[in-house]
Amino acid sequence: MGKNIVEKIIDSHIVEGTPGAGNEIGIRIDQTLTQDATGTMAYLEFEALGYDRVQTELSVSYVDHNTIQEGFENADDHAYLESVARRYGIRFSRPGNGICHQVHLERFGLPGKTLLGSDSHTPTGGGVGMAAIGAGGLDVAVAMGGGPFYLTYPRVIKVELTGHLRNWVSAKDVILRVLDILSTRGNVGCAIEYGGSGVATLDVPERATITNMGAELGVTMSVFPSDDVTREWLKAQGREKGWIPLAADPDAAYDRTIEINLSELVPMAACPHSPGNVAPLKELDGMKVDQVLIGSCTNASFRDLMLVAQILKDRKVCPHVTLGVSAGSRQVLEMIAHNGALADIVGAGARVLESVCGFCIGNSLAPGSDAVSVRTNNRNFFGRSGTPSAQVYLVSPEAAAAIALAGVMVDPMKYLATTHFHEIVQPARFHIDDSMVAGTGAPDRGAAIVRGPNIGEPPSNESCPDTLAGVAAIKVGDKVTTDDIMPAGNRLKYRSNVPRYAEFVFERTDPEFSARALANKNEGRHNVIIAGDSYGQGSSREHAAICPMFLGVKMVVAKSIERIHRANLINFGIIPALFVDGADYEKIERGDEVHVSGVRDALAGEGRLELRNPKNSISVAVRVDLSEREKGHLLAGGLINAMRKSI
Ligand code: MIC
Ligand code: SF4
Repeated sequence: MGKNIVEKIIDSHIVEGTPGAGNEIGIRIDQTLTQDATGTMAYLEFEALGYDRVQTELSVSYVDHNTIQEGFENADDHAYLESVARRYGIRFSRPGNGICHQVHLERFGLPGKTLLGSDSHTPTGGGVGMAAIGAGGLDVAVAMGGGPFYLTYPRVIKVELTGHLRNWVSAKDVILRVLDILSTRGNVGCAIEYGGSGVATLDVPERATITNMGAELGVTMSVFPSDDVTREWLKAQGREKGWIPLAADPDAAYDRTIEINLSELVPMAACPHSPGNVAPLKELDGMKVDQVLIGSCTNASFRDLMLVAQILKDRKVCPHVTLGVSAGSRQVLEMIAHNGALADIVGAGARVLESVCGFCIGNSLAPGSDAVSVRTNNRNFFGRSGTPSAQVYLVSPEAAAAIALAGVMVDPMKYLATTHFHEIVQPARFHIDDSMVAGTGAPDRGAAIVRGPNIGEPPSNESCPDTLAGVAAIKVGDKVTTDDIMPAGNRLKYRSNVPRYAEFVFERTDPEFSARALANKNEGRHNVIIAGDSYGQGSSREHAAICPMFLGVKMVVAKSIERIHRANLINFGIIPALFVDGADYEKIERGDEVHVSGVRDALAGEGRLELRNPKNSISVAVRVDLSEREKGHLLAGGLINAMRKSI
């Protein structure tokens, strides 16, 4: 039988295990990317593992998240990252060069290659036909050192696109429709492959908007074919040499097929507080809007901002609206500056922001109390904007521009119906200037590594205890995100300092959690987290495992756990247990004692454990499904311990 695209790329990179949905496999990683917020820890781990250079074809370290530089911490991190990059042969994309995923797509992504990134939106690279996967920093560190990346061989869902998008309907509306169908949970272990006649109507940045938000579905990766459109894009980026064709075989099989007729789509929005909470924009018509922010790794390409400029030209933003615009990369910014589109955006009254994550990670432009904020990024989790009472809606750039003019929610198809539409044509040649990317990829073994006082130690852990004498230190509900566990925003600058950052674990849900957990730990009691479905959605931040580990958390017991977070828990020696019977979630309350014996034998064997509460004699059965490799890591107290033993 023929192969689909996902199988073609994965099978050509397998170094351990055998193809087949559900099998654990190890694949060779061709390229890696890190960003500064996850990168400092990834490189501390890379150093702790004792590698002397990167072994990949290409590894790039980006600085795009922590660029506020309020205090010395961010600048210290940047200096550390730059020096580590020089020493080990990593390319270094300087602050201001753009958001990692946008820059990587423009300058480095290649069809048929594997890319592993310490950021959950790494699958953006699927827009150019890569198998691009998000992971925790430690997994990326191992891949940089030449080790395989382990994953579950995915079940592949095909999204068959037909027709073509109408004016004012956008790639964002395609992925919002997919989210509407598949929702944000239940997709762990799947990959999405786009196909059908509609594919050829979408250019690479549009495809990348769609693959970017595959992260919100919880799938491992999303991939488009590599076709003439891909070739033209690479050519315009001066990189045609790296093009290869990539298509599914005619008899390729899929786990499931979903059909979307692009011609039937309408402008949509993801409503508070989940990217899967989708509604047609016309249903929100007339709702007053306070803030509109256009940017992020999802929707800030040249095409997107040219369209925004076209809509704003010779018009004014509604006076009660703050409009912020941020180009996804310096390439985009320079091009719209040269061709005058930036002047149209500024002339309309927009605030122009740096080409970084900025508002998307909640470290700037927090909305006012109860404000309605309309954004083009990918996540609208509760509180992520920096303002818990704000209502955040996610839309396309064309809808955002129309809403900024109207001051209320509008459907751009109706609002802009009479606006003359010039189709945005991809330039034959983008503005190419890689001078903001330092290094050649060769290591400089004599380079000194710069460690300011914000650079802490890599995390360490003891091996897994045989008996847990614990307490349910917190009980949370469904769809708890890594933003809920480890807030970003103004706490981001502590990423390189685990004890300090650990003070903010579950800050928004339970501000006393950190102190309480630490006190338990100091009294010799183990902490257990009780959770509902889809625990650990969202970001790849491994701090959502490292900081709980620091506070003495030994086990998470949930109804289900998301892929990247589950891997991070194992990497840092926290047992990812699942209720055998989901109804048992009701049997454990915060503060209950949780005793578990025979932990080591159970983990080495079938993974069946009994949680007992000696006070009320309630017992709850849980299971820990582990591969042999994962068993070794968990018993050693995490991947760093396990690798140190084997090196
Ligand atoms: C995000 O969008 O949530 C982030 C910030 O990019 C994270 C990474 C991080 O927490 O540093 C992600 O998506 O993985
Ligand atoms: Fe940055 Fe936002 Fe993209 Fe995360 S989702 S990489 S914070 S722009």
